Amino acid sequence: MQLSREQLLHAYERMKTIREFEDRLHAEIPKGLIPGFTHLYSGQEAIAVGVCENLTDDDAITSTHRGHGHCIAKGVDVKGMMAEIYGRATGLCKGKGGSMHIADFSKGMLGANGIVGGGPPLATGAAISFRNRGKGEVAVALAGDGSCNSGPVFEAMNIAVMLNLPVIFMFENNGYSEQTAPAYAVGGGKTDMTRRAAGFGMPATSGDGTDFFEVYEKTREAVERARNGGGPSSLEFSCLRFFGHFEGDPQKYRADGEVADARENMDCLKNFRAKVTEAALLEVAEMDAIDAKVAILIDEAVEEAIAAPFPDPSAVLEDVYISY
Ligand SMILES: Cc1ncc(C[n+]2csc(CCOP(=O)(O)OP(=O)(O)O)c2C)c(N)n1
Ligand SMILES: [Mg+2]
Repeated sequence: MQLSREQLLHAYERMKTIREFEDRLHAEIPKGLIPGFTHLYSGQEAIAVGVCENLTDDDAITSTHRGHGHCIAKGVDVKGMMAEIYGRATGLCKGKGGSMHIADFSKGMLGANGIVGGGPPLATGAAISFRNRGKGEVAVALAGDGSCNSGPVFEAMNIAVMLNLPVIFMFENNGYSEQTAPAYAVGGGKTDMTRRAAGFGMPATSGDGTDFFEVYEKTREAVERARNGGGPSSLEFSCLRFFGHFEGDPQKYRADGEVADARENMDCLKNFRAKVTEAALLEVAEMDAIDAKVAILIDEAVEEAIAAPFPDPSAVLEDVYISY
């Protein structure tokens, strides 16, 4: 399916915003103002954006500890996210959640999640209510390769098939679960997460996670199936993360030159720019203008976050439980 110019520009802006947000955090974190652990998403942008360009605010996603890219792709407010990561009262979760707990239900972003394998059961639960409402909404669990060995993920996949739920299990195979490669950790090797999902009885396919167009198209088919009552699907996309598992990871487990090579040959933004210019779909100047706009947004987001107050200690017990 041919995407319109507006859709292409929108997708590029979202991918660029993620890259700029994460690259800026990488530069800011050593300054010591950001509390807690941070896991950056640079290198994986085409997956989050290729998925979310198929969704509306009424559809839901679940996320992981590496969730900033998922939030931005789903349309969560970038300044609110930055303030949240700095632990400020103006943050999306009033500065009490931080990097690994950003959520915005108004955008269908059900939350970053520190529990590996925690997202797929939540997305499956959302899909039960979507099926009951009958309005055609879809839930997507964005999960890492590490989560594919987790029991709750198997249970979620099984119940999704048994109840024919509108849920998609999306595995981002970025080459590592912390320091361990799927070739070692996943029984059956690298592609086994797709074959496992197929074993539960759902359509399962894999692809190149550095190619926005491939992610978009394969997700589009799965979303269409789910919206039309065709039940769950599984997708696996390969990529490499450009930074460590967490900020501060010495990355001794990576081959010399691996990251430089990935930045050269597996950069989804470069791939996107090359494809749309070769096919004369977008002008270089249009994308350069987006780059400049995004750089200003991220500068402002950091400045405003640093200037914002911390939450008042008296608010520590607020928002602990939701009232039903
Ligand atoms: C249930 C659970 N077990 C272990 C951990 C520790 N842990 C945090 S991130 C991570 C690796 C996850 O790898 P993957 O799913 O591939 O995601 P990636 O970091 O590559 O994005 C592990 C094991 C955890 N947070 N939760
Ligand atoms: Mg991984």
